[in-house]
Amino acid sequence: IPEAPSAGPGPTAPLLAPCPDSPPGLVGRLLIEFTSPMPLERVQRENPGVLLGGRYAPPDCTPAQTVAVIIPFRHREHHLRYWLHYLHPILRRQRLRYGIYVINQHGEDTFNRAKLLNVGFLEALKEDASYDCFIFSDVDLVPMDDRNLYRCGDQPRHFAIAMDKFGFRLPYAGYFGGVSGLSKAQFLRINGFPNEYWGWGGEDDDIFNRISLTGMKISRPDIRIGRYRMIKHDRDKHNEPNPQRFTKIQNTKLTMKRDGIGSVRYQVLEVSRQPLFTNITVDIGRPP
Ligand code: UDH
Repeated sequence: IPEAPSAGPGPTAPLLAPCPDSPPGLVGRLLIEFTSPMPLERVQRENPGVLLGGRYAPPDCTPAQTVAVIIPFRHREHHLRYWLHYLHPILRRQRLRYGIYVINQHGEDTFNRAKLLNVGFLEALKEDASYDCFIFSDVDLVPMDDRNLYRCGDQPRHFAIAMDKFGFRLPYAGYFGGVSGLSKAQFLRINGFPNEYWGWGGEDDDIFNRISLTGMKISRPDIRIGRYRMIKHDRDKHNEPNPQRFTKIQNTKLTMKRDGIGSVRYQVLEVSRQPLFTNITVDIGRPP
């Protein structure tokens, strides 16, 4: 690896060498636990290099991609604190240029994970048009190995393939839930995610269908590396299993053209740049 030129004075970064394909500072398997309390002040103190809104860029090299991490969210502040505590150092070691976007569903109507992710895609791009890779992560999933690189490739990527709650196995071959990543081009090619899955379940299978129907294939890390811990929790209010999900996923081929990133309607209520993430509170409506 050629030595990076020194940063030098001036507000804009001068030409830095490309970041290496395999980041040198990774540590591999990580100890992840959710027992000790995690005050936000501590997370902030331990991540001084993270800029307002949860933005970061490596000081010593130029990454190939700019990554927006999108988190669907409502009433999970204690999970978010653990997530930020573990993920910022991991993403930094992975030498990513990234931003963290928490898409917070306003009100108490039925939760809609996939629609929030669509909102995250559009709002992140409004803030920075250079985002070309989108990682969609549940707030309660923390990778147990920093070699699970949060970046995009030539096929959509599924990261959370070995979760503790599923015995560190893929629950079924077409599983695409938890944490996934698509380049901007891949996301647009499938017309984004469905907006019509209200409540728990099915939306990840619909996304899997969209990917298959457009001729793409899921890429996954090694099973030993794609391990995750999930923060244990009870079922949330207003996110009951959606009884329509079984019939809906039979119809992706018919619905994906009209329902997706091209048809998402919502109203942003607030954008707030916090020290470790950008919070976007949004009204996404309610089920018909
Ligand atoms: N989410 C929220 N708030 C909610 C609902 C969902 O933030 O009220 C987000 C959050 O990022 C979460 C993701 O959506 O990680 C997925 O929702 P989930 O965690 O409810 O889904 P999961 O399949 O759990 O992980 C289902 C309920 C499990 C109940 C188990 C009881 N033992």
